Amino acid sequence: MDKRILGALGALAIALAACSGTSTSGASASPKASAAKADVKVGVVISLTGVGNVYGPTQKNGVELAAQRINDAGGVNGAKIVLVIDDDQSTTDGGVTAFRKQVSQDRVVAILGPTLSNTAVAAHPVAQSAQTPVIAISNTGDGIVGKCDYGRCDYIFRASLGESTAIPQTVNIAKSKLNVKSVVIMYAQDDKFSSDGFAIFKKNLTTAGITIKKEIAFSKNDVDLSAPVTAALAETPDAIVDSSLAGPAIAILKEVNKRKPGQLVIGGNGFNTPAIIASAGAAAEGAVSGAAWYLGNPDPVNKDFVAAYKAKYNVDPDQFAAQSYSALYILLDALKRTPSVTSVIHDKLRDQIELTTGVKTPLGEFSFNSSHDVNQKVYVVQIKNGAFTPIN
Ligand code: 1QQ
Repeated sequence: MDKRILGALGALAIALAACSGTSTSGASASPKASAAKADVKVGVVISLTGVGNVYGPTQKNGVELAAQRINDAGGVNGAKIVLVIDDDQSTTDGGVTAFRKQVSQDRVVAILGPTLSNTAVAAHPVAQSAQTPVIAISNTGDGIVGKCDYGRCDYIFRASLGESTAIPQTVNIAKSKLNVKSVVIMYAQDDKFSSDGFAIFKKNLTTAGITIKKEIAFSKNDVDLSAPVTAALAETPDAIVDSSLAGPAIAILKEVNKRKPGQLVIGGNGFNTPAIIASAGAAAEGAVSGAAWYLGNPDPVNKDFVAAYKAKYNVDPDQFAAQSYSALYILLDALKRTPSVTSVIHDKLRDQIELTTGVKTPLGEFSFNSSHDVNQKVYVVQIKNGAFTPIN
């Protein structure tokens, strides 16, 4: 089909009347005129395989639940949301390939993803060049929004809590509540999230006057972490800080527990998956991390989300599901406000995403700051009796 016709169809898909104040509890859009409007294609690029595969499947569940509820409530002013979901395979090449496909072939209105920061810094420039808005649903490393190493990134937004915001609060609680005076920092040196987290921990621990006894680097692909853990414990730190994805984190928690049960381990966003609890079991007890969300938050919007997720999937959601679910509602709110245009629609949509305010989500009332980053509360959580429990 002719490119201009495709463009016009894309525009038609969001030929929308002004409307705001979307609530994630559904029943917010008018279901009228649902028959004639073209579908609104939304891209989702996530890690369903590879080292990020503990995060991608729940992101898929979260966004699919949101799409179902949104469409049941009338879609985007009557147009149905259709998700185009691709696996980034947890690699930069996989992310770039999926982003290229979605902007040029699928011609999605926006992309949620990819899962890992490591992939995001390679894939986001593809969307930026194609002027296709992105909402980063789980990229918590540095330089994802605002000032980006690859240049201009004004089409990129982040609905996930960055480590540079979360870690200072984690360190503060470690010092004030957990009485941590010394640490050993372990980190995966070949993963952006992990190495950024290492640098942020180092800076904040130093500022807090906490002694860093040793720094130990390893690879994100390492499965046997017994030697680095032995070296860390030999320093007898009050806490081991581990900046890594879930795979190494699980191995480290198990090794630490084998050698020194009760040793405090502090992590970052990589810890915020129930896969840690399921795989490390008792060895995960007591682990601390900074999180964007927790299951038991009694906020009604969160309770509604948790109940709907449980009803659909027969399991509790996690932070990654909450973030992907929230991002689709944030996008919906902007889509509803995007005026009708006859050519490429993405610049208008970008402007409306920028104006996001007060969208009710399981992450709280949502808005972006001037750097396109999330404005939200940090929960410092500790695993107690197999559940992430806020301690701040
Ligand atoms: C990142 C992350 C991962 C730990 C989870 C998806 O936050 O790569 O930025």
